[in-house]
Amino acid sequence: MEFDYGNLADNLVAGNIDVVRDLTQKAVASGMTPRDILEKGLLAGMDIVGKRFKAFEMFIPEVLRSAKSMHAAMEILRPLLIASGVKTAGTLVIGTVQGDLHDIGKNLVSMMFEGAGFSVVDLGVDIKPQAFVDAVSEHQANVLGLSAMLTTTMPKMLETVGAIQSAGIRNQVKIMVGGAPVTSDFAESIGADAYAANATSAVEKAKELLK
Ligand code: B1M
Repeated sequence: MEFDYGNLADNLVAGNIDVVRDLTQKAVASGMTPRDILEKGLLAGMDIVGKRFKAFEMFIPEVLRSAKSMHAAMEILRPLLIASGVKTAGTLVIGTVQGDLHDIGKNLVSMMFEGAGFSVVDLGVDIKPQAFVDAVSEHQANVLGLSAMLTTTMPKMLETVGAIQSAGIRNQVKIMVGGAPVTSDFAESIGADAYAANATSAVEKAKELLK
């Protein structure tokens, strides 16, 4: 039986939090894979939200309802995505940089790393450079993931790379950056080890870096 992913996406766009939660539960109960539910339903919906927000067809309160719907669905999918992991591949410290409150993409990246067997320390949003330094040291992380969704907060990635260098721990951690305005050229320009366009490629690149 094929699940109606379009209906899930539409309800996410409409911000129908309870419906999105119910549909996600139904999709899981019907045997749909967590990855398909995520990609064909939820991410497809968020893509529409992004385009409409950009075109001024949706506004912040509506976008927030869609984001809350996404979070409600993620509560269900998270343990399932994590359960598909097989072994401990390393330790990731991740967060959204200072001044930036976007966390949907960062949360997805966290989940994918957990699903791939990494131990993940998610610091949350609006994280100062020094807090990243402290967490990498405390948890002996071998990967640091920085997320930024605003052009105005991208410079905090550079500051964070600098803080890691100043703390003398640059050679013990691979630094990866991502987020809608971030590019591989930008990653290179700030001295990061890699840029990832999405959660799946982030995991693949981290594994490459740790080989
Ligand atoms: Co904001 N917002 N927002 N927003 N918002 C954007 C980013 C924007 C592009 C919308 C637009 O104008 N078209 C624009 C930024 C423009 C720019 O700087 N270039 C924008 C703006 C301007 C703002 C405010 C300033 C609006 C205002 O107040 N006037 C404000 C800023 C607040 C702040 O942070 N200080 C703001 C607020 C908000 C909400 C709170 C309403 C909400 C956030 C809710 C939340 O996150 N809890 C919100 C949302 C939802 C968006 C859009 C619509 C969607 C973002 C999203 O969640 N996408 C977004 C438009 C868009 O992106 N098209 C927009 C889905 C998510 C799965 O994708 O985050 O790209 P993404 O993550 C991907 C990859 O980028 C990558 O993997 C993820 C999964 O595949 N990735 C990484 C991300 N981080 C990574 C880290 C890695 C690796 C890969 O490290 C290893």
